[in-house]
Amino acid sequence: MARKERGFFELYSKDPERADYMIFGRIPYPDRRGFLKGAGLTAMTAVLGTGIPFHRNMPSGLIPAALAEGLQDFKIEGKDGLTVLNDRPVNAETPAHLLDADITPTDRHFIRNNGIPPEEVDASTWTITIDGLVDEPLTLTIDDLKSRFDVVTYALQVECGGNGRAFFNPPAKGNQWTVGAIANSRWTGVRLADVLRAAGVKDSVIYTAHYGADTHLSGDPDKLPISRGVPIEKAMSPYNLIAFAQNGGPIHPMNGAPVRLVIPGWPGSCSQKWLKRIELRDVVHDGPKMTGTSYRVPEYDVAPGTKVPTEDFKIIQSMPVKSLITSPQSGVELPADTRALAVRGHAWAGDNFVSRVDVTADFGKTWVQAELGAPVNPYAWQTWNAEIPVPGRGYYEVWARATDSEGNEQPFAINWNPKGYLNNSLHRIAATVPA
Ligand SMILES: Nc1nc2c(c(=O)[nH]1)N[C@H]1C(S)=C(S)[C@@H](COP(=O)(O)O)O[C@H]1N2
Ligand SMILES: [Mo]
Repeated sequence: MARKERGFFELYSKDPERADYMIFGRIPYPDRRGFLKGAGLTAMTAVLGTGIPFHRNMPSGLIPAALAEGLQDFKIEGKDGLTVLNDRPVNAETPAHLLDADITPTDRHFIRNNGIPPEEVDASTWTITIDGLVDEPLTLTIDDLKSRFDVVTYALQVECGGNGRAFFNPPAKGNQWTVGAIANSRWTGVRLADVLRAAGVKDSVIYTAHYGADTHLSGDPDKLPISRGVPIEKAMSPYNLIAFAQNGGPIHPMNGAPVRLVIPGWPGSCSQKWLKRIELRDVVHDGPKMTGTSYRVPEYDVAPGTKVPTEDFKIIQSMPVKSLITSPQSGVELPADTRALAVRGHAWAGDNFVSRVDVTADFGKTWVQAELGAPVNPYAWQTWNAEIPVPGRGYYEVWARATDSEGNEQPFAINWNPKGYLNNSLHRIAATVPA
């Protein structure tokens, strides 16, 4: 199992025969005398989310009905309604209509794992270390964080740099996120800047380096799944948290319990989960997923399908302005007497604010300016709503377009790039008024 690169979800959905072979081993039909055991059994119980009491009788080579019927039933404890894209590592996004609440409940916060999360997590003994180019390295428990620093709570938007990748053509490799790798939970913790200041940031520091407790998919203990960082100026923003609570409760195990970074407005990958260590460096951090083409885009616009030399890629910083229509759910059938579409959603803009949101139901001919709320704090998403008059029965598409405080608008077309990052093109939903 340790060397398996793909999850069951991907394997079974694409090629069940091969999955069967890879997981159970080939025992020529009809002489299947082996039984499910060892790594196969462990993996299977993980996928099913429960033990298999009669596993001793279960022929190897049998595709369990739960898998044969598709992995829609793949359950992640404490999550509700998420679409699972992969189970190894676990990646799951939230359908737009389940992101309607102003604050994203923990059970609807998406999951983006690059490796295998730590299993035995004890919040009472967990420590984080601040070291590298500091005056005095610090090792702190969660209680130390609470007693030594201001504890604050903010609603903060976290969006995966690859959100929207599924719409790229030619397609980009990686998790095929549609629109739901975004969340706006309330995070409680201490300011990253306060903790760094307590350790003493040396003048030579230009970058942070973040380390978590998750392990590499290969099982190799010397490899890290991901270790990213941010320029020290961004790190010192008062809205970055070392968080130990999510929506007033414990952080979900898949969202980084017991302690994680939340660096809002920048690719989610900067927000290290299961945080163990922050190192301060005098070079741009070069950990896994910092270099090459990871979380990087070409320095110039390229036509779809262009091959771009690696040295022309730059690190993604602030995420672009974007909006989501969270009500109604796409595909809705409205009452026959409907003469206006009531729509609402959220909008966010990386380090910027959203200054307006416009919606259209006639494919962009006329736009209605939405009522747009202020964020509850900087880096929270902003909620908007609008009513769009419509003539009567028929099929409508609603499009939403946000504009940020610097005048940047969401584009119609995708800004294509080789790895499928930063797709902030308009969100569209379908609505029908029947006869
Ligand atoms: N330790 C660790 N931190 C991590 C990751 C990871 O794989 N391991 N994934 C990153 C990425 S790519 C994203 S988008 C966010 C997602 O946070 P979430 O899973 O809580 O939604 O976590 C980031 N932090
Ligand atoms: Mo991500």
